[in-house]
Amino acid sequence: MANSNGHGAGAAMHVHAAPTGFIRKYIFSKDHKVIGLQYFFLALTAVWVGMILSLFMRIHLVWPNLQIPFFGDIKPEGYLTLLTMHGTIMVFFVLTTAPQGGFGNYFLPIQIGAPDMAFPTLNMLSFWTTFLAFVALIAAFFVSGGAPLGGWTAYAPLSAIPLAGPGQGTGMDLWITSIALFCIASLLGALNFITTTLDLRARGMTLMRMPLTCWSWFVTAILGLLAFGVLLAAGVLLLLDRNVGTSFFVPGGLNVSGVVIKHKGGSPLLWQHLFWFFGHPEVYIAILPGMGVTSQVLSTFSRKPIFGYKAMVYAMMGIGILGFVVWGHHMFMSGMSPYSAFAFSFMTMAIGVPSAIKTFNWLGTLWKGKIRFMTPMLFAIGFVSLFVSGGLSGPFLAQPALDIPLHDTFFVVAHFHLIMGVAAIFGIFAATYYWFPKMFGRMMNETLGRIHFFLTFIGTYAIFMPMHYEGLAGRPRRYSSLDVVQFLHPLKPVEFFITLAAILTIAAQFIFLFNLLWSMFKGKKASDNPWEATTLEWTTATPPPHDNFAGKIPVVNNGPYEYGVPGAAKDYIMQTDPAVPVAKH
Ligand code: HEM
Ligand SMILES: [Cu+2]
Repeated sequence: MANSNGHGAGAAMHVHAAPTGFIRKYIFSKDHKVIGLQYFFLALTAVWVGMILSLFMRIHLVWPNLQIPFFGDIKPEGYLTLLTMHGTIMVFFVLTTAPQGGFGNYFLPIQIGAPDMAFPTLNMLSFWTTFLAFVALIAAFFVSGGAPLGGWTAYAPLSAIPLAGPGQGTGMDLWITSIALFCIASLLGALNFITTTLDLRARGMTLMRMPLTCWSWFVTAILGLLAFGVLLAAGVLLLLDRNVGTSFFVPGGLNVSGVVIKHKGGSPLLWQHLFWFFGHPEVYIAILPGMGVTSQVLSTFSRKPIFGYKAMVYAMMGIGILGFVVWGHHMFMSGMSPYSAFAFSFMTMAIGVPSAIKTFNWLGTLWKGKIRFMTPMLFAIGFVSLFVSGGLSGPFLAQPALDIPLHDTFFVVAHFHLIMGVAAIFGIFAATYYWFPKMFGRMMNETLGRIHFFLTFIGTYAIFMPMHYEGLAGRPRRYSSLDVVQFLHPLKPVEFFITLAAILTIAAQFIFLFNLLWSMFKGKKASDNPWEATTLEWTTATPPPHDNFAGKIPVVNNGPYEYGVPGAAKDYIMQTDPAVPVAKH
């Protein structure tokens, strides 16, 4: 078949004929585009669940006596349940699912000129395993004892002992099962992405001519392959501790609610190491595809080549590699040796270098561009803004001396929501507005898109910026109420402001949902290349045919971002256009 020089191609790969029955076409489809949409809609469902749970938390913090639908009167352990499920759903089923499973699946093969993923059946299996994982997680709400309350980090020994809390029985087993299934699905997905990128590129699509989106999905897949395996192993060990009596994570002699636990000899710290060895790369798994999309969109809508293409590729690799040696910055409080803490701190600060390279290159791309402020561009600029705002607090938290007072306060909640949560969500929004015409053959409404952007952008800052201040004032994380803590009472107006901002921001998401669903059926018909972009997905029909290119595998002659090439007839040169001399930039 094809080789890794980008010559040869997927042309030889006759994967499968277009199915005709409804079930094979839309449910158990092997077409990467259908699977991409399935992941997208799964993430869309998940984000609404996750968001409503966060709304309940915010409401409870300000109006503690209000009856919440389905949850009723929220007790402290109920609040912990909400935040555990909120965090888990958001991290796994939104931020890992939409950018990679959704957009990556849909656009990686098309952008590299392949008719499908390398292993279409495996791809289908990945989606349905992810779906099952989601069902298992949601089922935790409905079992006796309710959903787990150990946080999205499920620290042992709390998570290892069914007696330890109301949701720590069946609910916790379901949580672990869900995460284990998710890991399996992600590992299969990662294999597919890596193989596809290496083997199925069209003729002329050398690695250094790939759009930065493809690079980001590729690097993300490698991170996934290395990280999810570790979490899967940890999850299996935790299940054994809970159900078979092993003692990987449970120390001897623990007394839980008056009962002495029989386990002996395990180490709760082992769980922290395994979890964060996965957990830190996971934040890059969430954000890297957003970086890819942002690069793609900034270049397209500035009508300029991306500034420093190769530096962008190497920066992603640098972030990926460094991402595996910094997990200890989540464990400064664990009593680690100050020498280890110093090493983790130093490595963490080092990630600032490739991150800054990316940021400056994005700004360099915008510099003197003929900027078109369409909705995808607004969200891409919003991504850069949030990435910087959230990133700035990183070097603070990377210092043990500062992290020790700040950890487990709202300063951390502010930091990770801005950089991991909302920046990644902005990447997903940018991708949605950018690729919607290709996926659904219609345009989204631009006015609604802009209103959605401005409300969400302002709302996000209004929610998460004041949390830094609260954290510095000592407001702890995972508290269901400030009432019992006298010195935090002055923060009540801030809490009220944040909840108000959350309500308005969440309300603004209805504009997005309406625009999305309405435009699918009623939007203006899209042309094949509405943004005048250069990459391969814009050379094919809208929406693309079953094998992506209707039997004509493209041949690539140019780099991915040839905008504004001096002397060229129009301001963009598509990757399939006749070769132009590489522009000096
Ligand atoms: C509408 C926007 C959002 C709001 C209002 C919101 C609100 C909250 C609140 C109130 C908490 C509990 C904090 C505490 O008491 O300790 C929380 C925790 C958390 N949120 Fe969000 N959130 C939002 C979006 C997101 C997104 C997009 C992500 C994706 C990464 C996310 C991930 C998390 C995680 C991982 C936790 C920690 C859970 C834990 O402590 O185990 N959130 N959020
Ligand atoms: Cu980290």
